[in-house]
Amino acid sequence: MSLDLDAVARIRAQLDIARRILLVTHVDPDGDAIGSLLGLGWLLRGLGKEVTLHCQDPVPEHYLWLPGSLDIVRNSGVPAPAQPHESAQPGRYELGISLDCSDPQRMGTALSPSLLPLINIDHHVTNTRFGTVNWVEPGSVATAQMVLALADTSGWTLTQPAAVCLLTGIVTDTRGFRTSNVDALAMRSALRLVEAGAPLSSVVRQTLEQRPLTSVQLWGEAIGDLRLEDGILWTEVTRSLIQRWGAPDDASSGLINFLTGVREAKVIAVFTERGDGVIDVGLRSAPGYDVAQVALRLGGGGHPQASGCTLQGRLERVRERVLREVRSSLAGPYLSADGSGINA
Ligand SMILES: [Mn+2]
Repeated sequence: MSLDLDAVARIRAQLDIARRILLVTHVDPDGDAIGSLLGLGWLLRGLGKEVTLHCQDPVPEHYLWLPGSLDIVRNSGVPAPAQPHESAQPGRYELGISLDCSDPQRMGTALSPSLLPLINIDHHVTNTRFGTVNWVEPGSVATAQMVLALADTSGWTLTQPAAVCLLTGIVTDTRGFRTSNVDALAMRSALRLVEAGAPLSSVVRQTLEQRPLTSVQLWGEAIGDLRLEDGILWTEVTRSLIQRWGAPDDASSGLINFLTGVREAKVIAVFTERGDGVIDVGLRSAPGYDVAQVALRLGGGGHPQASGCTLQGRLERVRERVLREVRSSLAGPYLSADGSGINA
């Protein structure tokens, strides 16, 4: 990752003049969302800033042990885009920062970007650059790694609570340093965080290994229904399956990560039926195949090896539409095995 130093300098300039800052991460938060949010929160508090941390959805249970997680609010007090801007409380916040959000919709109803100067810190290649300042590093393994780079290049003190949160972001987005984008910088960043007091084995165990029995029972059924066609491995997590086992909302993300180990699969898709006719589509690919562009075409986003989208409609129709897109992407040019370039 060669740092966009210009963006970093502009972020520092914004931070110098702002005192009350709203930090926002994405809906349906993962470890990098929560880790980068909390980590930057700790760092900015250390600078004497007044910060509010916001996530529209609840913090998943296996991240609740992270320091500061109970202070994350689900209502920022700033009107959502759907509400009239006149009712805003001017001056409540002087600056907004979005973390790990590839487009403004990912922030949920946290704030309308037009209300505040907004710093957009993210590592998704599909980022739409919706901020006043956009710092987007697709070469970075995690937004948490970017937060660490911001702290280190700015000379901020890295405390133990900040280090634990940031390491959680790196560990979860790399699935324990196993994704193909893990490089020397990712390892150096992790080393830096461990030296600052972050307990690596405990982070790995609590975020990647431990899960409720109900999740594994749900997986069992979904795995029983796996289909493999044209190198595409897919299954469905239906509403009734979720209700039968009472599994947590993020059971599907653990399942799809497990399925990335299937040797015969070039692309893995898991369709999860939410309420109100909404289908979450999780996509993963073997190195050399790119699912970020597929997700982007379907209104979502992500990384070449891990992406997703949310679609309205009946499960069968959504599934056929997504599988059609994946099939046509597999028929086209593909990335080289290290993900660095396009092969014909
Ligand atoms: Mn991330």
